[in-house]
Amino acid sequence: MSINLRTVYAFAREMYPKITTEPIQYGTAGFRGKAEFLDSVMFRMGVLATLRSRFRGGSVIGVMITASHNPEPDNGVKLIDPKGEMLEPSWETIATDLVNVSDQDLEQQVAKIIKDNQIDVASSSHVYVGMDNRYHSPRLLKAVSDGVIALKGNVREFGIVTTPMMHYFVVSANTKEAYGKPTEEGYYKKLISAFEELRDGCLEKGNYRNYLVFDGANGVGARKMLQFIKRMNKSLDITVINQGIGSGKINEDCGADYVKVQQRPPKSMPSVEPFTRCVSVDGDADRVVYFFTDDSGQFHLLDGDRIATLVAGYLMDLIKSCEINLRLGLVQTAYANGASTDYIENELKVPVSCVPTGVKHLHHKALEYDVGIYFEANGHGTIVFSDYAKSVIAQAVTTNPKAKTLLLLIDLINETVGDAISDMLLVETILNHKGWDVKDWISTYNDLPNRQLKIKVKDRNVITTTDAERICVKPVGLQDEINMAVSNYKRGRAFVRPSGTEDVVRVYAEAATKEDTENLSYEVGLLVQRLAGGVGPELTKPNNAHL
Ligand code: G16
Repeated sequence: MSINLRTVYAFAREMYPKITTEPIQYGTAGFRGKAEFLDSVMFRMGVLATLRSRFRGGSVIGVMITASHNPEPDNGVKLIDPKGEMLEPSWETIATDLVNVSDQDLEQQVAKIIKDNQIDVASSSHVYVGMDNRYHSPRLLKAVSDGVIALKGNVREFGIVTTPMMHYFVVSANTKEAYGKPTEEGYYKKLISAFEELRDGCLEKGNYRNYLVFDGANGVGARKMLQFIKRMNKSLDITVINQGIGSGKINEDCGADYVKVQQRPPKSMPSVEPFTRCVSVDGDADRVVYFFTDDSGQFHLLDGDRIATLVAGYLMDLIKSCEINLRLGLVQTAYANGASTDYIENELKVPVSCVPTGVKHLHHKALEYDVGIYFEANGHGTIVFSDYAKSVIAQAVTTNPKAKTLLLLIDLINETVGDAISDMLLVETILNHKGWDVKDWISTYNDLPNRQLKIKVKDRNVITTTDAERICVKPVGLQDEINMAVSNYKRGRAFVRPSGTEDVVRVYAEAATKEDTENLSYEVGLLVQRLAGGVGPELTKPNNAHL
């Protein structure tokens, strides 16, 4: 096969010209921004995925077009490596250089990637592409496919799918179907059969009721949940809201990010019995949080930290009862509620580590354990089992029937990446086995009140951090001022970091009381505005602010 790199330039010039000279950054989970600026980025990512596939000996590389939790006008791209992981960090730099060169320099840049990485351009390559349901996603999907075609690669389009489904397809194809069939039906079948076998016909137990409300964030998760319901043998009774039909916009006033950050139910929440389990996922269904309202109408959140602790406690007990010895560990980020970390360390006695935001960091760290549980507080996470753990569990099944539950759980869990639907089915399985309702679940520990703010600044990159984003290094002096503010509050903790998916600086604060938390977040927000070049509107002063 002969490849003419001139074709790449010709496509770029004619169909996907670069229309901005603003530098484009590789963010927390790939490139993200306003959809109208992304055509050239997508075309080039098609080119990159093809080169990456050739570099990895023809393995399938995945490209998912989505801006996940961001608002509807945004879009983005997530790249999936052969084992279902996010793109390797050294290639993030290659990708960044590729999207930032001018159209005139594109051909030369592609030649450089080929040379630097000794890629055999005549070898075969396979790229899988999927997208969320934003109206601009089909246009961007075509741009990715054209990038693959420009280098004579093989492209397979999956249409509208969740991000975790794309990860599943990539791994299934690369493991020659050992992980499952790389089709939508294969995905449903793997998860539903494990879930229904784990229920074993027992739909209700103790305080556990077989009903929940599912907020699909007007995104892909809603559509796919409806497909799940069609295929499930009434093993779970689900009402789907925010289905993305009519005027509902993706992630607007609904979905996991809204519920977590605003600490309230989606605006369109129907009235339900107090203590009904409600679930919110984000636009591409890789995050999940639970919530409920009590009999006084008060809202309660069960976020990623709660899911992590529930799963860790359950797996620990199960592993013990199977009489096997596996090293279990939990990975969190700075956003983890201090009370959850205390509970994990002091009650569960499971080792816990803290890494920077982004599932790529959590996933990597979790691989150090036999059973690595990782969850961000925003509901993004999963569990990974090492090959050793899998072989020990498989061996245990021959002598201890309880180990069969562990084997089925491995099938239910999408180990490749956080998967909102798989995570939800896992939580439902655990609650059902324990006979727990949301009251039992939330009573395991008390969350510290916490608050997140988004602060607009001229350039968010003026903020740099260290120690898993818990310490701000620049602008110089900001951390000292944060420390001073924090020292005035009992159990106070706060940090700031630039977002990698939105053009904002994020502020997190927690303290012993709600009032203190509001005041602390306000104080730290003001510090960011003052010392990091704030451009946004004035922050709303909490009622009891002493500033
Ligand atoms: C992405 C990442 C998550 C991260 C989130 C927020 O989520 O996959 O790991 O927590 O961005 O990142 P930041 O605070 O840097 O904006 P998603 O669901 O948007 O893909």
